[in-house]
Formats: sequence, C-alpha cells, structure tokens
Amino acid sequence: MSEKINRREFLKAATAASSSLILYGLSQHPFQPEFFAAGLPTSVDLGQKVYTTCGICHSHCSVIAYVKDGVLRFLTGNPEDPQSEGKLCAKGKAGAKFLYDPDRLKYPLMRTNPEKGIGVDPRWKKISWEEALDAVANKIKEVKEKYGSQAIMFITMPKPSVLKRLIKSIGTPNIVTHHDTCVITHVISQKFTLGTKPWGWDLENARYILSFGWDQPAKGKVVFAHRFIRAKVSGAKIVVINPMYSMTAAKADEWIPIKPGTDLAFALAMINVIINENLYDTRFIEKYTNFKDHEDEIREWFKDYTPEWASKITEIPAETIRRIAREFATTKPAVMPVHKRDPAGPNYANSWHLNRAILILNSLVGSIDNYGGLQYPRMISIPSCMKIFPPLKSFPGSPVKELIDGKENFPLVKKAGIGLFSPLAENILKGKPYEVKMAIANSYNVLSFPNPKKIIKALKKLEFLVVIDIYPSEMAQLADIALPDLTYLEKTSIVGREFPRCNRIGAQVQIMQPVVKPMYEARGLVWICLEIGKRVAPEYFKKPNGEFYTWKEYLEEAVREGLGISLDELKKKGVYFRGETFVPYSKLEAMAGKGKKIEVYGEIFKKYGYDPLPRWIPKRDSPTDNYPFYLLISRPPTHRHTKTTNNPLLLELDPSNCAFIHPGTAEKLGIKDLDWVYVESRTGKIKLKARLIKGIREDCVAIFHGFGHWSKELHNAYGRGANDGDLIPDQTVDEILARKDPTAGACMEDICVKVYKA
Ligand SMILES: Nc1nc2c(c(=O)[nH]1)N[C@H]1C(S)=C(S)[C@@H](COP(=O)(O)OP(=O)(O)OC[C@H]3O[C@@H](n4cnc5c(=O)[nH]c(N)nc54)[C@H](O)[C@@H]3O)O[C@H]1N2
Ligand SMILES: Nc1nc2c(c(=O)[nH]1)N[C@H]1C(S)=C(S)[C@@H](COP(=O)(O)OP(=O)(O)OC[C@H]3O[C@@H](n4cnc5c(=O)[nH]c(N)nc54)[C@H](O)[C@@H]3O)O[C@H]1N2
Ligand code: SF4
Ligand SMILES: [Mo]
Repeated sequence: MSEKINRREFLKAATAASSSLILYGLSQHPFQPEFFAAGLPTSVDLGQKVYTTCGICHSHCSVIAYVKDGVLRFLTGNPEDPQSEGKLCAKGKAGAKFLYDPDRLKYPLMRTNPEKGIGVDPRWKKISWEEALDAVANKIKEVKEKYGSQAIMFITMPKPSVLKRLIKSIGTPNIVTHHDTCVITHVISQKFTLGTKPWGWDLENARYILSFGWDQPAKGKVVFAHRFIRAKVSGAKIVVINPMYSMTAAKADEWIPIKPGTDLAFALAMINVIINENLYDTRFIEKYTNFKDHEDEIREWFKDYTPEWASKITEIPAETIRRIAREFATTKPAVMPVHKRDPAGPNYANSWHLNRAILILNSLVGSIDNYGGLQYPRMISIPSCMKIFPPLKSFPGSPVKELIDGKENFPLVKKAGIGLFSPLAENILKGKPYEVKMAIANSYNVLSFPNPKKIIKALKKLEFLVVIDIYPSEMAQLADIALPDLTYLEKTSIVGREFPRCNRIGAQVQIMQPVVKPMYEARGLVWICLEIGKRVAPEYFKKPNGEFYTWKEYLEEAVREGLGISLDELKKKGVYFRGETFVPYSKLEAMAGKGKKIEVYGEIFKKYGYDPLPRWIPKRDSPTDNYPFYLLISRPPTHRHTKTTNNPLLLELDPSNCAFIHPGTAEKLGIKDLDWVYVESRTGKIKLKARLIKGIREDCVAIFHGFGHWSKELHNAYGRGANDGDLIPDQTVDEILARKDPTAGACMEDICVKVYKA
C-alpha cells in the first residue's frame, strides 16, 4: 500500500470526522480530539469488501476492510453493526499500520546473547518454526519433569479456548493476568453484588449522568461516545467529578474537580442523604435488593456520613453534595456509569469501597436492569473447543494449590478466575511460594507492570522465557525465543459483544477473518498452541478418530451450534445480531424467582471477612513536603496502551506523553510549557515534557500511559515520552492482605510525586 495514499486518506477521514466533533464542541478541548465519523475516500479504487473485527481494544467494532490486489487499502466501520453504527475511532482507522509495520516480528527468533535487560541487544538468530516449536516443547517437558508443572507460568489471558487447553494439558495452575491493574475492582464488586459483571450502560436513555471519574468518551470508545453524546444532545444533565478537565468533563453541565481519592466520602454522603430523606425507589429496593433485610444496620452504618462530614474530606461544599444527591435520586432515569480504571477501579486503597457505594447508589434509584441504567448481559454463548472437542482423557491437574501471583489469598479474585500483576515480581524473586523456571508470555508487555524494572529483574531469573507478540516489544527483548503472532487483520476468530441500543438489547457475534494473507512468517497464536500441544501432550488435541482437530473445524462447529448459521454465512454478513425488546427488571424478576437479589448489604463480602457495606478509609498516600502532588494516570483517545505507540499515523496525532500541570503550579516551580521535567515518586523517576493546562487541579500531575518504549527495534516508538509505570510501586501479597481489599487492586494511582525542572 502506498504510504502516501494511506496517510492522506487517513488524515482526510480524520478531518471529515472532526467536523462532527466541532458540532459537538469536542474540538475545543486541549487534548487530541477523536475521529468518529469518516467518509470513504473517493479518489482511489478501494477494491473488495472483507468483513472483520477491530482487535485494538475490547470494544471490537465491526470493520469493513477494502482490499485490492491482495493489499489492504482502507478500513472503515460496518454500518450493519448496531453497536458501533458503522464508525471506527482513530485507532481503528489506523489499523493497517499494524499489519504493514516493517518493525513487526517477522520470523521465529532465538536469542544468542545470554545477557538480558534494558538496552541489551538479544542478538537474534532467525530460526525455523520447526526449530522454535521443538525448542519450546522440549523446554516445557524438561521443566515439568525436573521441577513439576507449576514451575511453568503462563503470562497471558487464557484465551482463545485452545490456549486454555494447552495450559490445562501441561497441568500448570499458574496463569497470570493483568486484571489487578485494570478492571479487577469492578469485576469483583459487581459480580458479588449483582450476581454478574454487566457492561451495558444505557446512557442514551439516561436523564442524569453522574460520573465519578468515568471517562470513556475521552478514550474515543465509539460505543460509549455515541450514546453519551446522544444523551447530551437530548438534554440529559451531566455532572462530571474529576480532578482533571477530561474530554468527558468538557461536555458536562457541571465539573467538580475533586481532591483525588476522596470520591468515596462524596458517595457515602449521597447514600446518607438519599436514605435519610427517603428519596430511594422503595418498590425497587424492596423487590430486588436485600436492603429491607438489613435496613436498621444500613441506616446506622451511613448515619454519620453526612454532607458536612464529606465536605471536610473532599473540600466540596456540603450543599453541593446534598443537591447532587437529591438531583440524582429525583431525576429519572439517573445513572452513575463506571468502567475500569476510574477511581472505583483498582486505583486507590479505598477504591473498592467507592465501587460498592456506586453500586448501592445505582440500586437506590432503581437504575439496574432498567432504562437509562446498567443492564444485565444477554450474551450469545458460543461453545468452547473443550465442548466441541472434549478431551479424550481428563487433564492432569496440579497437586499445588498455592499460585505464583498469590491470588489464592483473595478468594473472590480466585473465584472470578482473574489474576494479579503487582505481586508477581516479588514472588518470582523470592521463590515464593516456589521457584518458577519458565514463562510463556503472550500479548502482554513488561511496560504494563507496576515497577517494570523489578519484573524485568524477575523475568531475567527464569531459565527460559518464550514471548508471543506481533512486535519486538520490551517483553520480546527479554525472550529466549520470540514467536511472531498474526495481527487481528490476519486472524480468524469469532468475537461476542453486546450493548443496549434504542430500547432494544441484543447480543452480537462477529467474524474476525484475514483481510490479506499473513505477512512474513507470522503464524498465529492458535496455530502455535496447537503445534506446541501436539508436541507436549498430543492426546489432548485429538478427535475420537485419532486425528488432530483444526481451528477451522472448531469454528465451523461452534458457529453452527451457537448461531445456527454456517461460518461462511457469518463471514459474508460480518455481524450476527440477536436483539430483543428490552423489558425493564426482567432479569431481576428471574433472579428473584430463584431467591436471588442485589446485595446492597454485601452478604458474600461479609462471609469472607470483608466489610458488608462501604466504609470511609483514606487513600494510601497523601501529599507530603517531599512528594506534594497527586499522580493521575489516564490514557489518550488516540493510543491503546503501549501497543499503538509504533503506529506512525497515530503518532502524527499524538506523538508523546507529557506531564500535565496547572500553570499556577508551574509558575511556583519555575516550569514553562514544554520544559523538560522530572516526575519522581518513592519508586522511581521519569523525564518528560511539561504541558501547562488550566483543566487540572493545582495539586495534581497527570500522565497518559503507553509511552516510554526502550526496545530499539520499535523505530517509531523508541525513546518517546516515558512510562508512568516507573512511578508505581509493586506490592507484596501481605501488603494487599493488610488493606483488606477483596478485589486485590494494584493501587495504580495511589501515589504522590514531586516535579522539578530537568
Ligand atoms: N483510547 C484508549 N481507550 C482505551 C484504552 C486505551 O489504552 N486507550 N484502554 C482500555 C482499557 S484496557 C481500560 S482499563 C480503559 C481505561 O479507561 P478508564 O476506565 O476511563 O480509565 P482512565 O483512562 O485511567 O481514566 C480515569 C479517569 O479517572 C480520573 N481520576 C483519577 N483519579 C480520580 C479521582 O480520585 N477521582 C475522580 N473523580 N476521578 C479520578 C482521571 O482523571 C481520568 O479521567 O480504557 C479502555 N479504552
Ligand atoms: N504504568 C501503567 N501500567 C498499566 C496501566 C497504566 O495505566 N499505567 N494500565 C493497565 C491496564 S488498564 C491494562 S489493560 C494493561 C494493558 O497491558 P497490556 O495488555 O500489556 O497492553 P499493551 O501495553 O498494549 O501491550 C500489549 C502487548 O501485546 C502485543 N500485541 C499487540 N497485539 C498483539 C496480538 O495480536 N498478538 C500478540 N501475541 N501480541 C500482541 C504488543 O506488541 C504489546 O507488547 O496495562 C496495565 N498496566
Ligand atoms: S473503539 Fe476504536 S480501537 Fe476500539 S474496537 Fe472500536 S475502532 Fe477499534
Ligand atoms: Mo485495562
């Protein structure tokens, strides 16, 4: 593909899109605006349409790829997709630059330099797939025999199901995931309060949206941004509580720049007002929650959390808190949306209490399983490969109950089947609860760990590290063997998603299919798993007739069983949608029929020794003379964590991260716009440019995550900006236990820093 056409058309599409943002006023914002809409370029013949799915973020918008002569020419949204409505964000539109990135991992590589670390050249040797797979399989067998299967650790989401099968066939219990840095607090709080983890916020029908740092429109998430803007256009009142004037705040009727980590006090006071003034939805509360069973204890619990009390902590006038509580309870429907890394995510020592408080507030006003509120999932279940091709004998299992990420210490986390990054480095280095010798890391980067220098030290201690990536990422730089995965534009898979839309709720399944032939010698995670599986435990990868099953066979069966159509039909349609008219409270009625209710009073939390109701505790770290500023971490609309920072189109929109500080603060520190500064915490320091913006509290410094690459093989990303992770401490299991947080959050933003001129 010609670089010229691609870049010009991309920017043209982006500019066309920005006019719709001018309409909404978003372009007034100091940060890069997002590019939702885009017309098709008319100047070139774009070729054939191929339906697929965007793989850059978990929204999974449906995509139409235009392909001519085997070359991807253009990516656009699929209008048949009721969730994203035919629009992609800037990241989605720039996807071709993953596929055609000359920096990609192209072949299996073997390290020849025994030394490892930041800036150390692996001295790669190109090897054949046969050699690479044999080497990985032999090492798995060797480690298992010498030390037991627990000495092998997978650092990956256990998806797709064939990867899960490989892990089970090896018999290791150690699957390490990133969730304590991301969504863990929402998953655990929602699952054990509501019975499940829903994602469907019906913003479009909400009349009052109250955000405690909820900031998805500012991430360019198409599905949220559209619904949020529609709510705005149709007159919903929007109140955004956020120390930073984010793009979401820029659209609000009211912006409240709260002191970081104090939202909990605000929320507790709202509960106090709503309960004391009997403003709650009595019918909802009595029918669908366990409020009545514990009413006296609940009233007593929140009695002292008055707006006057909260005002001292938050520095927000008591009258404002009281007014917002009343508005929230009396404007219907009203909702408090949350996502992943807002302050009710794993950011602060008190985040899980805030999370529970928000769930209680949404329940008090009847905004669960209702119009304009949080709606229970209606996903289509697609059978896994375990179901389609059941293993011919049972998996070996592991005699070991303790896990390398320590999650067995957090029973609700273990039950939810998700994992922890933050204690991993310490456990590996200390050999706690045992030594691990080998790791297979897939689609995770060391830059995503709190205190990355420590995880690098830990990974260096292993005998063998296998990395599956599309890039020679920082994780790959540490690998003994690096295996090139396919990008989402070369893979075949099926993806499920759902969001409420126009008073209907529906589940959707989409095809992800190759739009062009695989580039270089990249082969794909599924194929890699099957090939390793055949070598280490072939009996688990066979059909009853003794032949190995294939991914295509699995997908064909799964689509037929799950959707009742053929895989080919799905490829031609792109999207399969099963909608139903939304009936308020129907899921809660079904739950009530089984004797289950929303646990406003957290019976499950109590059973496991945690607070049954949210209690005020301060955040972990407070400003001191040495570290006087709160650190805020967020992400820009134009990048997705560290994986888009080699993409030249996105770098043109957003070339680096920086330290956002208030001009008043900067003046006191003698810092001017674009000066180089150090931001330093107790864990480390980073150097980046200062940007002075008025839309931030004077006691805060904000940094976007995703930059600070040190892999010299990432030619565009190398040396741009810095990694906020160097400021974030890792934590021990004991430290997490001492906080009595059932969600084991990593306290990603519970950090104070100093800033000074470099
Ligand atoms: N463009 C883009 N989109 C993404 C991603 C991406 O990398 N890029 N990543 C995806 C993933 S995996 C995730 S986890 C999500 C993360 O997206 P979000 O869950 O939206 O999390 P953040 O981007 O960290 O934004 C958190 C917001 O909370 C505010 N905040 C911080 N501290 C406080 C506080 O104490 N009180 C209040 N009220 N507000 C506070 C911050 O200023 C910020 O606006 O985004 C997803 N979408
Ligand atoms: N300091 C700091 N750390 C954080 C966060 C933060 O805000 N600050 N946020 C946390 C959050 S919310 C999250 S979700 C995590 C995200 O952390 P990660 O999931 O690690 O996300 P990325 O940083 O984008 O790194 C993804 C890696 O996968 C590779 N990759 C991309 N596509 C593919 C593919 O198709 N196949 C394979 N095999 N590899 C691929 C990329 O090259 C990259 O090396 O980070 C967490 N860590
Ligand atoms: S929101 Fe953007 S990055 Fe995420 S799936 Fe949609 S187009 Fe892709
Ligand atoms: Mo995340």
